[in-house]
Formats: sequence, C-alpha cells, structure tokens
Amino acid sequence: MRVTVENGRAVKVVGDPDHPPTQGVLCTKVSRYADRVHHPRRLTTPMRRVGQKGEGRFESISWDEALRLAAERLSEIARRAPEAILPYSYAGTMGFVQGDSIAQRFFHKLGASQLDRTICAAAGAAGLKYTYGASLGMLTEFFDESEVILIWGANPIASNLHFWTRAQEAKRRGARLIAIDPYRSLTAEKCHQHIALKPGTDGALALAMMHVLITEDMLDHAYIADHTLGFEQLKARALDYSPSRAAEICGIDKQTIIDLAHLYGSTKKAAIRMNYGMQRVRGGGNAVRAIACLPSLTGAWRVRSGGVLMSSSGWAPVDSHALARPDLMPGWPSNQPRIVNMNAIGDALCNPGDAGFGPKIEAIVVYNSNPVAVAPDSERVAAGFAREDLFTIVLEHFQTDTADYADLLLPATTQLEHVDIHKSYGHTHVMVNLPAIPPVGEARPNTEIFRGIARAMGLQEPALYESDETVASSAYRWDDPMLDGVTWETLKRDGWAKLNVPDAPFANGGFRTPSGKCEFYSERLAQAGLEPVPDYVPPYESADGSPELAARYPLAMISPPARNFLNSTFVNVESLRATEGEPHLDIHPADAAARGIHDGDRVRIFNDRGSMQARARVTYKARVGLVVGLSIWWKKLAPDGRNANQVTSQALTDLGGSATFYDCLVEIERV
Ligand SMILES: Nc1nc2c(c(=O)[nH]1)N[C@H]1C(S)=C(S)[C@@H](COP(=O)(O)OP(=O)(O)OC[C@H]3O[C@@H](n4cnc5c(=O)[nH]c(N)nc54)[C@H](O)[C@@H]3O)O[C@H]1N2
Ligand SMILES: Nc1nc2c(c(=O)[nH]1)N[C@H]1C(S)=C(S)[C@@H](COP(=O)(O)OP(=O)(O)OC[C@H]3O[C@@H](n4cnc5c(=O)[nH]c(N)nc54)[C@H](O)[C@@H]3O)O[C@H]1N2
Ligand SMILES: [Mo]
Repeated sequence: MRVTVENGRAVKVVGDPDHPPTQGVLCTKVSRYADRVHHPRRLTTPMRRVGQKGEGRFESISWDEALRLAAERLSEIARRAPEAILPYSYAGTMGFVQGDSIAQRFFHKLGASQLDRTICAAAGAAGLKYTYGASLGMLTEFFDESEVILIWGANPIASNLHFWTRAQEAKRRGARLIAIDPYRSLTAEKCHQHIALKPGTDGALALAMMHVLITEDMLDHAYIADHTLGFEQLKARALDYSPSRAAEICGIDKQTIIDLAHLYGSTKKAAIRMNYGMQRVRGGGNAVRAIACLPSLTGAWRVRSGGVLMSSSGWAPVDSHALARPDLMPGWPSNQPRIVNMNAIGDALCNPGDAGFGPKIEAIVVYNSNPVAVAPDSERVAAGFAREDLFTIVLEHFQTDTADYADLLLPATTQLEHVDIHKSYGHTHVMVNLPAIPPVGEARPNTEIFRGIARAMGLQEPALYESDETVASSAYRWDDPMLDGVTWETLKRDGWAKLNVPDAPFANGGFRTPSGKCEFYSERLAQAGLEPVPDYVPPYESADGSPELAARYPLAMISPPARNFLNSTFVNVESLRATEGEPHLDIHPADAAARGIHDGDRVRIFNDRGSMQARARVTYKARVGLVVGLSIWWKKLAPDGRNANQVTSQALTDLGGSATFYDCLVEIERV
C-alpha cells in the first residue's frame, strides 16, 4: 500500500502496482483507509469510564494516569491469581509486531490465562495440518492457467479480490468456474454454475465426488501410491457416500454431484479455492480434510494450476517463539497457565460451568478485536462484559461496541502510524509496514501501550522493552530457504518479498505430515481419539443433527461478511456503511410467503439465544430453508442495536475448536 501524505495527513492510499499478487489494486474498503485514519471519531486520548458499563461515557485522562490505573489493578490481580487476567485479541491487525509480540510477552510474563485464537480459521487449519502437515496450498498466481476452478465456501469478490482477478482471467481463457455455496453470493452469480448445497454438508459432497472418481477409476494411481497414506481406508469411507445418499444430505441433485466429479476428474488443471466460509460449522474440520484429499486422488498436484488453496500462511518461516516468547510463562513448557477458547468468551466471563476452569476472570485486556460485536452468542458476551467486578481495558481506534464496556479505553495507532511485518494467508509474499504519518492525537502503538503498562508495574524483563524494529526483525527465520537472500534490511527497502515456494509445491509429494505424505488416514487423529479418516459430520443445528430444534427453528442462518466491511472494521466509515445501507436478511420467496413476509418488511430473527431485526429481501439468492444476513454490523449502528451474533452459538467445530457461526437455526417473523 502506498500512502500520499500532505502536512502530516494521509490524503490518499493506493495499491503498490509492483506487488505481483495485488497489482496495485485495493479492495473497496481499504481504498477508504485514509477516511478511517482521520475519521472525526478517532480516539485521540486515553479515557476512563464515568458512566455505567456499556453506556459508553468516558472522560479524558493523561497517559501517565491511564498506565498507573492499569498497572495498579493488574498488579493486584496478578499477585493473587494471574490466570484471572485474560488477553483477548484477533484480526484487527494481523501484523506480527502489533499482534503477536510485546502483548504476548507481557501476558506470558504475568502468567495470565492464554487465549486460544480460534474464531476464524482453526477448523480449516487443523484440517490442513492433519492432511498436508500445515496450512499450505497452491499459489494464487497460477489459477489463471486452471481449466476448472471450484470456488468452495468462498466469496472472493467480497473477501479475496486479488484471487478473483486470476479466476476471471482463467474464465476468459475458457476455464469453467463453479461456486459451491448455499448462497448465491456476488461470486456465485458470476460463475458458470452454482451448486447451492445446505450449509455444513460439504464433507458429504466431497466424499460422494470421491465415490464417483473411485468407482469410475478417474484416479492417478502412481500419485496415490507414491505420495498418499491410507487410500484403502479412504476408499471404504467414500464408498459409503453414494451420490444419491449425498444428494439427500446436501439437498441437491444426484446428477449434479456426478457431473461435478466428472468435470473435476477430467483434467489435472483442476484447482479448488476453498475458503473459511465452509468450515464455520460443526463438521468444518472433517469437510476441509475431505476436500483437501481430492487433488491427491486425481494427481492435480502434478501441475502448478492444480491443487487446493485454502491458506498459504504456513509457507512463511515465522519465528513465533522469538515473537511471543512463551518461555516467559511460569511453568513453561510442561505446566503452562490455562487456555481459554475465545469462541466461548461469553460463558468464560459469565459462568464457565466447568469446575476445572479455575479462577474467575477478573480482568480482560482487549486489543485488535471487537468481541461484543464479533463473538458468537453475543447476549452472553455482552452480559459478561457488563459484569461490575470485571476490569476491562480496551485498546482501540474507535469507540466500538466493546469499547463501550471499557474501564480504560486507550487510543491505538493504525497501520499508517506504526511499524509492522506481515505474512499473508492468500498469497505467498511477506511484507513490511513502515509508518507514513505520525500518530494521530495521542495514539500509541499496541506495543508501546503494553511496554508502558509493564513499566508502570515495575516488570524487569528486557524482552518487554524491545523496540518495534527489533521485534519486527526477529519475526522470521531469515536463514530459512523460503527467504533465500531476504533480510530485514532488504525487506524494509523493498516493502515485500516473494517466498521461495515451488510453482507446483506437491508435484513430487513432500507434504509436511509425519509420514511426508498426504494423509488420507491420520495416525495423529487416531491417537487423539478422533476419527482418522475424513467423514461427514452433520451440523449441530439441522434436521439431521437436532430434529426437535429444527421443528421449532426451521431456517438455517448464515452471516458471512459484507463486501464493504472487514468483519466489524469500517462499519463506522459513513461512505462504506451507506453502500451497505442497513442490516438485511435475504430469504427465499417460498420461506417468505409461508410467513407472510414481503420484500422490504422488517423482520425479527430469533432463536433461544436471542434476536435481531433486519429488512427482508425476498430473493432466490437464498436457497429454500436458508436465510442470509451479511455482517458484521456494529450493534449501535443498527436500528435495533443488535447484530447477527445475537443468534449464533458458542459450540465448537469437530477439529481445532473453531467457531460455528454458520451452524445456526432460527425462525423469522414480521415485525
Ligand atoms: N470484504 C471483506 N473481505 C474479507 C473479510 C470481510 O469481513 N469483508 N474478512 C476477512 C476474513 S477475517 C476472512 S476469514 C475471510 C472470509 O472469507 P471467506 O473465506 O470467503 O469466507 P466467508 O465470507 O465467511 O464465506 C464465504 C462463502 O461461504 C459460504 N458458506 C457459508 N456456509 C457454507 C457452507 O456450509 N458450505 C459452503 N460450501 N459454503 C458456505 C457463504 O455463503 C459465503 O458466500 O475474508 C477476509 N476478507
Ligand atoms: N456472525 C459472524 N461473526 C463473525 C464472522 C462471520 O462471518 N459472521 N467472522 C468471524 C471472523 S472470520 C473473524 S476473523 C472475526 C474477526 O473479528 P475481530 O478480530 O474482532 O475483527 P474486527 O471486527 O475487524 O475488529 C478488529 C478491531 O480491531 C481494531 N484494530 C485494528 N487495528 C488495530 C491496532 O493496530 N491496534 C488496536 N488496538 N486495535 C486495532 C479495529 O479498530 C477493530 O475495531 O469475526 C468473526 N465473527
Ligand atoms: Mo477471519
């Protein structure tokens, strides 16, 4: 990203035209980044709560006072019960310096509870880990040479524009694009075919595709023999999923599945862009594993335009130990402080309900996240944050829904104002982020805020006081062959560098599993007492998984990201919010008619966890039995002060302990 600065203000941001994966293009929302940085409501001074929790009334105080208040309370708790302190952070910035370094060291040094950062991708990451050994996949650059592209649980026009550019190029060259998505997303609309399966049924579809590939012998036997493990077990599993059985589970035609398998098996230049949308359901981990097996059956990995891309983040040789210094934890490595799954933050704050949970959480320090808006089962989350006896510090750019609950609200810098270093999960470049402007107001980088609290607490550990540049320069293992010739200095000079990933990374095997093969059968899963061969795991909330619940709440609701928002970021940028309008709910005409709902009506969406309102759009984009509310709205900027997470659940996925945002039954009524 290149920034034009006038008189210390960013006036324009554009993409770097030399950067190969993005080629100078910024997405809609990030192209407005300067508006966000200099937004009139940017937080510019530290503040202390003066109103009730959640009310959002604050008074400005000095940094010295803020750091003293934070240090006093955290020291007092840390002396008694360090695990009663919990950090909470996620994707606000994914930079290693402002995300994963001084803050982690600080909490490790205190012996605070650890946070399991599972809200987005943990099921998919586990699926890839057990199959390929890490989050590895094909290179985004070569999708334009593919002949078939399955866009599976992904909406790249909204969420991964730079991939979509390649897919369109492939389309121009004659490739066939197929979207596999319960919803006719912006992307699905532009593909040749849209397979609208029921949410959470992808595992059954993938197994039925294998059924066809195996029974019709559309396999690469040499690839299977040389580079995979457990073919016989996978074959037995796939034979259980005939196309007619899967058709029933997925709510699609049998012939659609057979044709899909034929098309997929007809060329090695068959690429799958699978993405995180399809793993936010109970069976997400197994579904990712099943799909990840496909290119190893057909040998698509042999060419650079074949294979799977879900995440490429595992290619970067990150030195997470140097960044986060887990060795600072008391009890490291055998007896570390407890780990709290961020998806169950509502229960963790309100009532862990588990005798083994340990000390009650007395302090929560939120940075790079907006849990009151983004975490599931948000009535519970808000109730937790409203606890009078909870001490809450929030580091933020804006007064978000979460910030309203802060005791101390501390202004943080944006990426235009601080140093950072990044990897990607879509492409295979590493990048440096140098400040373009001075901090806005009295904002400070997250790192500097944590150093300040540590100093005020009198903590002596030198690792807490390293400069941002020193931290950035320790983010990678520079001697790793992936970074051939790249150093912190060259990266700083050039802005980005391509990792040395082979064009067709698994053409000759070389998976990073214990066996070095693509593991259809995983001994590690077996040893963990889990199903070692991918299977279809029905959603928690579905006619299959929970018939009584489905009788009361017959509609499946998904709430994937809106194009103009980045999770809950940018919702407060007026021009972007104006484009989204207001919270909508897309509903199929048959489901609307059955409830007397007309296009444009206000509807109430509800289940046992809570409710929200939205304006109905009666449309065939939602399949029968499905409703779609694009997200993630700030509650306080929605007409009824609520958002989609009012109805989502804290249940976790089969692998990885991920959130199950799209495994959610509701009922709808006209308001
Ligand atoms: N504009 C924009 N871009 C973003 C983000 C954003 O908020 N806004 N967020 C970023 C982040 S953090 C992430 S993780 C990614 C997410 O981006 P993606 O990985 O693309 O995931 P989602 O947008 O959650 O879902 C993608 C599609 O999956 C579909 N889907 C839902 N359930 C299922 C299912 O069970 N099976 C199948 N096959 N499909 C299903 C949804 O309808 C949706 O169209 O995007 C990143 N990019
Ligand atoms: N219903 C529903 N819920 C979802 C999802 C969904 O699809 N549907 N998607 C889920 C997914 S994939 C994800 S990744 C999560 C994301 O959830 P979060 O990680 O909470 O991401 P954001 O909503 O973008 O909020 C990040 C906050 O960090 C702040 N921030 C940004 N940079 C900095 C910084 O440098 N310092 C500090 N202190 N703050 C900063 C921003 O101002 C913003 O308010 O949401 C999840 N929640
Ligand atoms: Mo995410």
